[in-house]
Amino acid sequence: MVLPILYITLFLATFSSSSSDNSSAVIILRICSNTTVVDPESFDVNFVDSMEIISQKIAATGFGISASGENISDLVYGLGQCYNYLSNIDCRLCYAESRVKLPLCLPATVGQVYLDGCYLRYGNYNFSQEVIGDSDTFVCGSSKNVSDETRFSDLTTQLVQNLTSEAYQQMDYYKEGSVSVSSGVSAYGIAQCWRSVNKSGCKDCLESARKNIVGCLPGSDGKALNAGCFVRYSTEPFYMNVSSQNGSSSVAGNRLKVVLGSVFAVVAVIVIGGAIIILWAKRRSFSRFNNPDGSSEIIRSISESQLSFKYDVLRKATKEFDVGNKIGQGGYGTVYKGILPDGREIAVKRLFFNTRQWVDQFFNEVNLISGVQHKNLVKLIGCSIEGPESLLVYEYLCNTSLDRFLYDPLRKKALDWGKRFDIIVGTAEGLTYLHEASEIRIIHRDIKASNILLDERLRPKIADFGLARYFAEGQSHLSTGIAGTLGYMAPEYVVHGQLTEKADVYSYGVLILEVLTARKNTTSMSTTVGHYLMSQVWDHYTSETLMEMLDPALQGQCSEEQVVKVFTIGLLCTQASPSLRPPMRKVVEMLTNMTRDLPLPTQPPYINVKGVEAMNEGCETSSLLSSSSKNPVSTNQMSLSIMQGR
Ligand SMILES: *[C@@H]1O[C@H](CO)[C@@H](O)[C@H](O)[C@H]1NC(C)=O
Ligand SMILES: *[C@@H]1O[C@H](CO)[C@@H](O)[C@H](O)[C@H]1NC(C)=O
Ligand SMILES: *[C@@H]1O[C@H](CO)[C@@H](O)[C@H](O)[C@H]1NC(C)=O
Ligand SMILES: *[C@@H]1O[C@H](CO)[C@@H](O)[C@H](O)[C@H]1NC(C)=O
Ligand SMILES: *[C@@H]1O[C@H](CO)[C@@H](O)[C@H](O)[C@H]1NC(C)=O
Ligand SMILES: *[C@@H]1O[C@H](CO)[C@@H](O)[C@H](O)[C@H]1NC(C)=O
Ligand SMILES: *[C@@H]1O[C@H](CO)[C@@H](O)[C@H](O)[C@H]1NC(C)=O
Ligand SMILES: *[C@@H]1O[C@H](CO)[C@@H](O)[C@H](O)[C@H]1NC(C)=O
Ligand SMILES: *[C@@H]1O[C@H](CO)[C@@H](O)[C@H](O)[C@H]1NC(C)=O
Ligand SMILES: *[C@@H]1O[C@H](CO)[C@@H](O)[C@H](O)[C@H]1NC(C)=O
Ligand SMILES: CC(=O)N[C@H]1CO[C@H](CO)[C@@H](O)[C@@H]1O
Ligand SMILES: CC(=O)N[C@H]1CO[C@H](CO)[C@@H](O)[C@@H]1O
Repeated sequence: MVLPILYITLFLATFSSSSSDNSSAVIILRICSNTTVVDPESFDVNFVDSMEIISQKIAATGFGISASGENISDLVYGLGQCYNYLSNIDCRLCYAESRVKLPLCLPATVGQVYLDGCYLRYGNYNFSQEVIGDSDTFVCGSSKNVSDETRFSDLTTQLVQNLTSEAYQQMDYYKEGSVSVSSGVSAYGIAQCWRSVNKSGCKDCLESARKNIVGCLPGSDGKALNAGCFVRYSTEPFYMNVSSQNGSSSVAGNRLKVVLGSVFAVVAVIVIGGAIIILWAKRRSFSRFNNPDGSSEIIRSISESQLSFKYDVLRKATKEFDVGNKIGQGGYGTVYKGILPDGREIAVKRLFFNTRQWVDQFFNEVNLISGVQHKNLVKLIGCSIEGPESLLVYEYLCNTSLDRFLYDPLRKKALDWGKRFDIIVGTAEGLTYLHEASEIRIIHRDIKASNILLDERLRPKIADFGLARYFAEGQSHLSTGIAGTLGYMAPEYVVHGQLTEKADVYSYGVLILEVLTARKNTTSMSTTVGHYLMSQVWDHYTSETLMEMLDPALQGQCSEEQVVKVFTIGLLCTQASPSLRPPMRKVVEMLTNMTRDLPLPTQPPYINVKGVEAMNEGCETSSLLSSSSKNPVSTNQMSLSIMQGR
């Protein structure tokens, strides 16, 4: 378990160093109970489900509660609340952060995280009405001197009194306000109850919170962390977002840095060692433009770069983003086919997120990614950032993506055994390059059939790499709950947010199994961690009948030995313990060197992360997860006995 801890530490360290201003996504406190659950395996599965439900609700309304599980012993309740002042995007960002931090409490029966902009909790009982808890506490900020302490304390006490006595009467249990103390010094405050509590509960909670934080005075910041509410005052206007601060740049500037900080932190999670240094170096080269009024200068300097395209040129190339030219819908935006004046065909991605505020960061990112080139990676040609929206320009590939072939009974015929094998090998080579050879080490995070594009000779090229480093939404699939993608996600990533190259190896393994079987069996929400296809393959592996799983269209095109070998590699890649999965470099060797002996997979795909820990410590009794509680076959016992049999 050293590796994951290392990553988390890296994450935290980078976070605090990169965001000197405190952002809404900064963690204030994590509180875990000291009792642990009886059945950690199914509890974890339900935890993931519960968080998925909250993810969707919170993206829609800023608040969500959930309950998941069938047996009393493994029921997981969840509650997430963004404070009202967050914009929708900031709310998702904050949730994504909290979602990564919360599982560190597992297997405790209750876990809570308070962030500067949101709150997330899980527990083994229905706590949605709870307002006062044993772990209620408060955090006082810096003791920075305020010039007129008495006046500051008096007015802030009044402000907090006013806010807490008004918030519970509001629609969303939220109230914000400020008071001017002296020239240049103001006190700002908010009071917020979770939407699930009742009015009298909210009132009690705020009252208790008020009593706590006035104890922070005359300190310049106080936060009350209660089971049912959050109250804060500060000399910083922390609740004001960018749009409400159009003119005066200092807050807007801070806010921008805050956003950059949080995005940057996320970027940092997936970049290791040297990459961070490169990134900082590159960033520094733009830092002279970091003054609030320098944006036009940034844009000018970028416009002169070779990577830069004029917005109008791209608009014309795509016939004003004509629907007829739409060729896809990626995780980060809609893709259009375009033809440049010189006749070159391109693919233009219109990004969902308006990144204009983040122009210099974004450009650095594009600059870095454009340097990552390999025959099995889609080439990034450039971008446009000076127009009304941000666009990325990629090479155009005429044969769309792998999924459109694999799951189409007619087009599938074009993919004979040779082609499929080449796709499997090519994808492995592209991934090896991303993981090991490129200037910046990149974890793709979203390897799946629709992200494997095919060129005119049906050779594979991996799309959408690198962007996850930058984009808020790519920050964490944990936060976005893309159902189709969940089936590809490594268990340690789904449950604990632990992200290493081995998460890509896992997704790649799932991809191999899909290419060989041409069966798609993505999971529904309620079976997040389950994956029917994979447990089927595992069952056939154990009974040595893998040929039955092969796509009938391939029958007779290849030897059984070859087929079993590739299946086995797929299973090796999807072993539950990240440490058992081979690195991509080894996968390429296994695939290309037919005389080499293969190691045998020892673990079935689904095992609980707790189980993984136990396994790593050499514990024989760790229980394995069957693919879902509804799975008819008890993969559980079967695989256990097999493991012990070997
Ligand atoms: C949990 O920890 C607290 C403080 O460390 C202690 O007072 C309490 O008794 C503990 N509860 C249990 C159930 O162990
Ligand atoms: C509930 O728990 C019992 C015993 O712990 C188990 O036999 C049963 O399969 C569980 N039901 C579900 C739906 O998980
Ligand atoms: C700013 O905050 C208000 C709520 O206080 C919200 O309605 C608005 O959408 C936010 N705007 C942006 C751009 O974040
Ligand atoms: C939790 O309790 C609240 C109020 O007591 C109730 O409205 C809600 O339905 C409960 N949730 C579940 C999942 O039982
Ligand atoms: C409101 O919630 C509190 C605390 O959870 C509870 O004690 C009280 O009975 C509830 N009041 C009403 C009117 O439901
Ligand atoms: C900002 O966050 C750091 C830790 O993340 C904390 O030590 C500091 O007190 C915070 N400052 C303010 C003004 O909240
Ligand atoms: C705060 O102010 C007091 C007197 O006004 C002064 O003695 C003290 O050094 C100041 N502390 C800080 C941290 O500036
Ligand atoms: C608190 O509310 C009272 C009554 O509405 C008002 O007179 C006073 O100015 C408010 N104080 C602050 C600090 O907001
Ligand atoms: C902010 O924008 C509003 C309307 O958009 C405008 O009336 C106001 O003057 C602006 N404030 C500043 C400080 O520019
Ligand atoms: C294939 O693997 C065998 C055994 O590991 C090794 O001896 C041989 O050199 C490899 N061949 C190639 C071309 O790498
Ligand atoms: C199978 C398939 O659709 N192949 C196409 C790939 O793209 C080339 C060039 O556009 C076409 O000629 C092929 O028919
Ligand atoms: C989760 C899911 O969709 N499972 C389906 C996978 O495919 C088999 C048939 O191939 C169905 O029976 C499962 O319901």
